[in-house]
Amino acid sequence: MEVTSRESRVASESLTGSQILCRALLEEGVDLLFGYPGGAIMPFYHALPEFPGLRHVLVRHEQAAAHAADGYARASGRAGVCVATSGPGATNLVTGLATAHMDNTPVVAITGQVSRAMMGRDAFQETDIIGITQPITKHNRLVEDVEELAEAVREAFQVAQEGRPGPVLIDIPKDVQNAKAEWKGGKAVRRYGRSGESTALPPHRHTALEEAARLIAESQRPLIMAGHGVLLSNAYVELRTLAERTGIPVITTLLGISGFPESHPLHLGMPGMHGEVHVNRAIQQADLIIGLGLRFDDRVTGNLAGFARNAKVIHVELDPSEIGKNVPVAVGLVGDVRSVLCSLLPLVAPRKCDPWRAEIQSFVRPREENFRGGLSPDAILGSIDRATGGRCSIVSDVGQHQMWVAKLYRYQHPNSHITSGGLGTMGFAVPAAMGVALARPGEPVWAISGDGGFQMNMQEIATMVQEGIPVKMAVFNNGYLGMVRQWQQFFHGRRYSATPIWSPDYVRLAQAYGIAGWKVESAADLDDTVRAAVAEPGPALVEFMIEQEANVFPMIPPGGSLSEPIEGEPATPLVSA
Ligand SMILES: Cc1ncc(C[n+]2csc(CCOP(=O)(O)OP(=O)(O)O)c2C)c(N)n1
Repeated sequence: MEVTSRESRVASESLTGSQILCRALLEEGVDLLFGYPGGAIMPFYHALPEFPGLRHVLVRHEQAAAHAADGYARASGRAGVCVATSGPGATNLVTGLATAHMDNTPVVAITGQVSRAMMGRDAFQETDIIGITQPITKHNRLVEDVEELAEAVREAFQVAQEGRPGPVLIDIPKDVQNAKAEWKGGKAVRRYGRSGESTALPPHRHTALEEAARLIAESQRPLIMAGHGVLLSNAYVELRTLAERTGIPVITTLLGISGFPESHPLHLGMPGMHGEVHVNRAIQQADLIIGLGLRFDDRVTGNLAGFARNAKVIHVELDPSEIGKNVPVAVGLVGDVRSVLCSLLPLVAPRKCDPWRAEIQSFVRPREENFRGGLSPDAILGSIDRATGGRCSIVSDVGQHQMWVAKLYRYQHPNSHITSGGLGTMGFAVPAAMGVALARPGEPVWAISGDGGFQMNMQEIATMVQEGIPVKMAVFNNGYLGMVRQWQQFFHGRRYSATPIWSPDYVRLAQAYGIAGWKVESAADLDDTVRAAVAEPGPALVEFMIEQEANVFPMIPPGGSLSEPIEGEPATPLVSA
């Protein structure tokens, strides 16, 4: 009786829209927000101190709030939340939301909007953020009635996290934040794919499962291609079981890296534009590709007409619209990777692939060494691995270093590699690493950037200092926008237009922010410096001087087929499609 009366008292409480928003966030299990205040979101910031369960991290740029929420989501498996004001605050979120959208990360963005009476009048800081973000969110909604606010928040988290995850934006006019309504709370917190629960496939798919099992049993040259869906659905054990039961080698795409332990004898490496020669050659020779949670994008397939022409494809994908979108599929299995593998595994008979594996081994080439001077990324990454005892989350930016970080570090632990794959967003690593570090307290987190990408969001060092976020930042300094310079070298006759890039003195920059900073120029100093950075309790910055004109090899020229890798520096300019 007493419980009922207390519940009814709470249920009839009158709150402002901002208070309702905070309560609804708490109900969704949110305890962390990345944001930046401004006029149209001030009522929310006014209410926030009443809710100490909501920790707010003040970023230095709203783009960083979106990336940090994204990094948090990728590391924790729970939606990340970012907050911005109307107009420039909201538009600054755009790149981060597009990044999350391309990589299927659950991010909930909350933006203030000008008051309803001002909307449509080009009011100060009025922007149609709903229109702007329509193609880069899974769902967005302008909340015009305070009575709908709590429900809109619930819907946002549900849509962001269920099925194929993605970003959702809710835009709340200032007067709606101030308006009052009865609090109608009380709901269970939902979790999305990484909850560990798996659901059985509906019975009508059974024939497709049997067909898949038959193809696996009959193939001579099968490969598993593991994508982001393995990480998103927590399918590590099931993937490993499938590989070990069948002896089928495992390829991990850029976003599938750390979905399968790299020291495992069945791990082959990364495919595609900068994939290893033996991996791409194996794809071209394969008679069966089991694609797990990936979209076969162009960076993976190269020229589609020449991709894996002898292979039948089994495609496991949560989103049915992906099946058959890029490559013809023999068997499509719709569902999250973990659920589908749980249903498929009982049908898969043990087998071996020894002759095929030996053949792939014969394709392996020695790595092209083009680090004549400067530090080699291999040595830097090895040093980070040793100093952290291999228990480290690596968040990379975009460019040459991203490829080295993907290919040269030996990822042993699930979901320990985080990067912007689909959008390829420079500036991602530093703010995303803040989200990762807050999701994994006590674990070492390294943000690895080039000198270009680092300068896009290095202002976030101030956020780390103010909030005590202990990210270790590595800058691979080659004095160039390296990946673009490489394309200019190969395809534009070495015309290095707008790619040489000046950097500040990073050690003094670190000092200015009051954090430890080092510049490493020789391999002899590597281990001591990296160990010292790891030992720092707070954030730390290490600049690594690498060979200026080192290239990422091999490389499939844009538009080329996986069978045509460039394995060394071309003597004459190549023509790309
Ligand atoms: C926001 C953004 N702008 C431009 C690009 C195009 N782009 C891709 S890689 C790259 C160069 C990156 O240079 P740097 O950060 O120094 O890394 P490096 O390639 O030298 O390792 C550029 C400009 C991008 N991916 N993202």
